[in-house]
Amino acid sequence: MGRLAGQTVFITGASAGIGASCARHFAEEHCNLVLTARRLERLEELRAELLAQYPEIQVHVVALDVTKRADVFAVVDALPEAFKNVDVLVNNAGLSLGLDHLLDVSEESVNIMFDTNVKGLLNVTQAIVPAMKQRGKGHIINIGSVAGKQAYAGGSIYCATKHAVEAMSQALTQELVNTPLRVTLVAPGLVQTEFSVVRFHGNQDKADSVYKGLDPLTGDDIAEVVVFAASRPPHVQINDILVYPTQQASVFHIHRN
Ligand code: NDP
Ligand code: 8X3
Repeated sequence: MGRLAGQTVFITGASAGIGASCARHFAEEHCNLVLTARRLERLEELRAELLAQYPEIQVHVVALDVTKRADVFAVVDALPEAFKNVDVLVNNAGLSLGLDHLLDVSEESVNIMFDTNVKGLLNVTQAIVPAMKQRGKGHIINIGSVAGKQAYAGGSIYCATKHAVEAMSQALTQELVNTPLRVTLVAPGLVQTEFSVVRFHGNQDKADSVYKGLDPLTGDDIAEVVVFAASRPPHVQINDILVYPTQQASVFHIHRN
């Protein structure tokens, strides 16, 4: 058994993509899981899949919209006894809407992206981390993006939210330096998930074109990195990881076959 066995991992946005992959990889490490997202039926399917494969773990699923602050606190408050002590928090829920230029982006899209990627992450962190501090044990893993390191035309708001995730991760690392808690930012480049389908409002062809001619990252690639960071010894804090597909070198440099 590895270092993570028996630990409790709380994942936001576990119904798809990177979050669902993280659930599978932490389950493989014999962790107990709290899986959250808005689509409960997806979480229930994932729970059934994981319990069939890893009958020794416990999985709690709960519908949660991270933008609803009161719901976030209520869900954390109501965690069943076996899941109350969260050891690892994976702040993964997030999205991008459209590629509109700054002058054209709708107020609604701005609000959804900031409410989810920035305030949602803050809500969950504020609901879970105080108890970690009290227990003197915990690891916060934030999923940022290459878009949090460089901005690109059409991505102003999404990039702003991911720059904010970077800022919050850096500040939190400093604020927790006198505790045993650890903070990790994992910033992926292009990962083929439902991300682009959501960005292009369900247009699958447009979404597929984002990954045309290259071998993109998968949710599993990122989950492996997340589990690696979480499974280091307690005195090791992997703080900031940028993960590209081999054919990517920045938001602007993508080599397509
Ligand atoms: P997916 O669209 O596949 O998954 C996004 C997840 O976020 C879903 O489970 C969705 O669940 C959840 N989510 C969205 N809004 C909310 C909300 N308000 N409350 C709770 N959950 C929510 O995309 P990815 O897996 O790719 O994205 C995961 C993270 O990775 C995001 O933060 C994204 O910004 C980041 N990222 C993605 C990259 C990529 O290229 N794919 C690259 C870099 C970073 P549901 O709809 O059921 O609520
Ligand atoms: C998602 C990667 O390049 O589409 O965070 O912004 S990108």
